[in-house]
Amino acid sequence: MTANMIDSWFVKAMVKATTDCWDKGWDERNGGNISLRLTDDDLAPYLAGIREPRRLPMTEPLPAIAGQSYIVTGTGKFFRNVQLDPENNLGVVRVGADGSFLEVLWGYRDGGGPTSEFSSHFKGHIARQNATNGSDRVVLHCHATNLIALTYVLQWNDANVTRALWEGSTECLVVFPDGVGTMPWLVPGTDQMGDATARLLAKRPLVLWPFHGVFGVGPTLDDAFGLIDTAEKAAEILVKVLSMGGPRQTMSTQDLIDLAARFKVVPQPEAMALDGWRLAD
Ligand code: 2HA
Ligand code: ZN
Repeated sequence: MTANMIDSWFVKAMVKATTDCWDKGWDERNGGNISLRLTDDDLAPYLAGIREPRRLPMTEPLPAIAGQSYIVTGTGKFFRNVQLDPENNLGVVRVGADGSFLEVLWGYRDGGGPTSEFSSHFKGHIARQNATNGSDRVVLHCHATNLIALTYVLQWNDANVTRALWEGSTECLVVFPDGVGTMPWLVPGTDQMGDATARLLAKRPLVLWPFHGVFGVGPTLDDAFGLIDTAEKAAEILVKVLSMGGPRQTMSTQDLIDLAARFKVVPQPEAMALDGWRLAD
C-alpha cells in the first residue's frame, strides 16, 4: 500500500505549528498562513499515490521556483481547525514546470487552494533561498497581538523598530541580529504586497505589516515560530512598559555591544547607531 501524506512528518509539523499559533491567540478566524518547502526526499514515499493533480493558476509566473513543492495552509481556512481535519485545511502544491501554475498533490479536499497571501509566501521563499543558500524553508505569517499594537505607536523605520524590540528583551539581539523590516500599509493578498515583503525578507528574517501582522522565516517551522514568539514576547513587554508610563531605564548601546560580542553575532549597524528608540511624533 502507498504511504499516505496524512502520516508524513510535514503534515504533523504543520498541525503542530498551526495549533501552537492558534493557542497563542495569533490567528483568529482565517488569520495567518504558513508555507514549508518540501524536498524531493520528503515527497518520494508519496508520489506513487498521486493521480492527475488539480491545476490552479498563479497570479504572476514565478519561474525561479518552478518544480518546487510546498505544504501550505488553505485560503479561508481557520488555524484552529487544522488539527481537526488536516487534509481539508492544508494542501501540498508543486509549482508547474514554467512557474505559471500550481498542481495540488494532496489536501484542500473541498476544492480550495493555498493561502490568499501566496504571493508574499512564494516571493518570500525566493528571497530567502537566495539569502541563505537554500537553507530557509519556512515562511510564517500571523497576527501576533503585541507586535501589531506596537505598529500604532513606534516611529516607523527598520532601525527604530529593531532597536525597540532588542531593548524589549535581552535575547532579541541574539535571535534576530539582522533586525526587523518595516513597510507601509498595503492591501493584503496582492502581488504588490508580495514584492514589498520579499524585498525586506531578502535582508531581514522578520517583517512587520503595520496594523496587520508579522512575517517570520527560518530553516524549520520551530525556527520561524520561535523567532516570532521571541519578538512577540519583547513586544508584550514593551506594551506593558508603555502602559506603566514608559521606560525609566533600559539596556545601553554598550550593553548591546557586549551582548553581540558574547554571542558572536553582527547586529544591524543602523539600529546599533541609535541612542534608544522613539515613539512616532
Ligand atoms: O487571510 O492573514 O493576511 C489570512 C490573512 C491575510
Ligand atoms: Zn494576515
